Amino acid sequence: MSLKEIYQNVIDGQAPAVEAGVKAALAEGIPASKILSDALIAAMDEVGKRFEEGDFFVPEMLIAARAMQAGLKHLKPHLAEADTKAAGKIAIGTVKGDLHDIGKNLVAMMLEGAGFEVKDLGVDVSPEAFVQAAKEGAQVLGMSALLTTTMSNMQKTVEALKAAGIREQVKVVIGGAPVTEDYAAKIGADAYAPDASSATRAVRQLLG
Ligand code: B1M
Repeated sequence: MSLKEIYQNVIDGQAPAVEAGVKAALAEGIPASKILSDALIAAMDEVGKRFEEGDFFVPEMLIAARAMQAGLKHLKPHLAEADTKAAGKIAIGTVKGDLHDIGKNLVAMMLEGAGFEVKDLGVDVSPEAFVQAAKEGAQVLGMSALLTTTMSNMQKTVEALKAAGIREQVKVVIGGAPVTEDYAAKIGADAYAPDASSATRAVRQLLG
């Protein structure tokens, strides 16, 4: 199955066909990173565009997301980075009020692949839950937000870390479509990463 067909099957929400296509593409020797960017992520961009234009509604977005996740699980072992393993504990989650988890899952997957111990806090994660994860030993907190309306919960989490007196004990990395480098600087995060591989690089740098 071609990347174009996988792309179309994600848009159409055909999870079994996406799984079959991803497996076939891997067997043909197409790099996992190419399947991810040219078929899966490209399809989700198109889904988002159609939603904005009023051609797709939430149910279509949801079944497309499920189809993407179905393909993603087969890419997971191949996305693991081959270079030296790094040590460190990361807790990652999608911020309070936000249920988008595909990007967060991808970042978690890449971090695990790079040898970090990753605790996935899930979606709709409150500032208090991030604080708790830091108290339990996470050296880095990763926050994801996909909605302009939920980004402010990143700032609230940084403030909650300060209020708990543990801001200096933990590094904060943020990302997600509406998030920018400027926003990260504004709220006092330690790093911003535009995608999953740069998130891994940022965490490596932060942990020295
Ligand atoms: Co929603 N949604 N959604 N959605 N959704 C967007 C985000 C939207 C841009 C669509 C649009 O209008 N074009 C829009 C947000 C507009 C805005 O705020 N500016 C939107 C909206 C409006 C909504 C609802 C409000 C719709 C409604 O109910 N009326 C609702 C909100 C629900 C909620 O969260 N409370 C909603 C719901 C949903 C679904 C549940 C149906 C589903 C999510 C399913 C799921 O995640 N399990 C969904 C989907 C699928 C999307 C789109 C189509 C795709 C998102 C995605 O998975 N992209 C999205 C449009 C789009 O983004 N093109 C859209 C693929 C993923 C790999 O990319 O998540 O960006 P991304 O992650 C990237 C980077 O951003 C980065 O790395 C990742 C990999 O490269 N990254 C990090 C992400 N997190 C990081 C963390 C890091 C570092 C990097 O460090 C820790």
